[in-house]
Amino acid sequence: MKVAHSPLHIRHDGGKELHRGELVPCFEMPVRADYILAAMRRAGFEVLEPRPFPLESLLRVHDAGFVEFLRTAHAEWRAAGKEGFMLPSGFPARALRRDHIPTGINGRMGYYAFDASTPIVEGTWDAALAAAHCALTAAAWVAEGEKSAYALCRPPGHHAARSVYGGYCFLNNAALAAQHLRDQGFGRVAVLDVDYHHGNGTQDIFWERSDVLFVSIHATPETEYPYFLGYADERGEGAGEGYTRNFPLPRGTTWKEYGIALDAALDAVGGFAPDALVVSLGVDTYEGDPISAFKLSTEHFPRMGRRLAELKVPTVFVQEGGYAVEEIGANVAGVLEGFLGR
Ligand code: SP5
Ligand code: ZN
Repeated sequence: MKVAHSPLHIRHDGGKELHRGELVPCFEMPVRADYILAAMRRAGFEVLEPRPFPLESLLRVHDAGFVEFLRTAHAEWRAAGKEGFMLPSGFPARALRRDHIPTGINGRMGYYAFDASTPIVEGTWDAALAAAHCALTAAAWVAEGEKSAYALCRPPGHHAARSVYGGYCFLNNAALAAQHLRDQGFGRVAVLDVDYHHGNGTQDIFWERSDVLFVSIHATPETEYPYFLGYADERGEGAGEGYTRNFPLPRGTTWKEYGIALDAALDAVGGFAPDALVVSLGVDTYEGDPISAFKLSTEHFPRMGRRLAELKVPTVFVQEGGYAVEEIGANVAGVLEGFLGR
């Protein structure tokens, strides 16, 4: 399997996140990609740098003002005399205006963000853009005839909506891959999100569309991040009604219950008869994950991969979460090797 990876990911580093009332180093750290990369090389996969894409490719799924904010945010922050990483401290929640974008950098940051755990550093844009190019490149390979490909994206993407960032995500890599497949002639594209957290951004982007199915298995937002989306009664709207499906599961879920939800999710994907599949591949469902509470062990990831292969659809894997860094490589490689039937 071909792997798209950019060394530019390392430029997204040095930020802190608000965690239990304290600023702590981000769980989403560069070494994650190093461990995955080493596992990809051990598996004998061919690792290639992403192709360049025009900035307009991003606007197929993101708002232009949002992209411009991400591109220029840290430079503006420094121009305002500030230094270090950026975190927002105020958001347009209920009772506040959402129809006006403040001109000041703090207000604008709060307008475009939805949490205080997603720092922007000087190199964030370079890394996020490179990750988006990895996803687009993997999608291009599949569009050109590869049966599967893997985008080793860092930072991840599935929490990033059309015009909102958060959850360590800035640009929605999986949505970009799905849209690229649509634009290359794949009529129906399914996104299956197996990250521990609900892919609120991907759901938002495809909410009113029937050409892209969004199916997600994740920890219940009743107790787990991102709290305000990912419930079972969310099914899409307008033309998209019925084309969003959520399978929330409680903390403590083991492979036994997970497997049942996976079967139901795969039924939903199979029933859609997609021409291509994008898998938002988070391995924070692993029992050793420091911020998550499912109980999958390393041996379960190849089983997940084997079941995904049963769909027999060209598949783009896009890296999302997974914070047990020493095991992340084995867990990701497990899914991909299981998929290949090794
Ligand atoms: C891509 C992805 O996996 N993003 C996840 C972002 C989660 N950010 C905040 C998590 C808050 C978790 N609190 C956990 C307490 C753990 N002991
Ligand atoms: Zn996650």
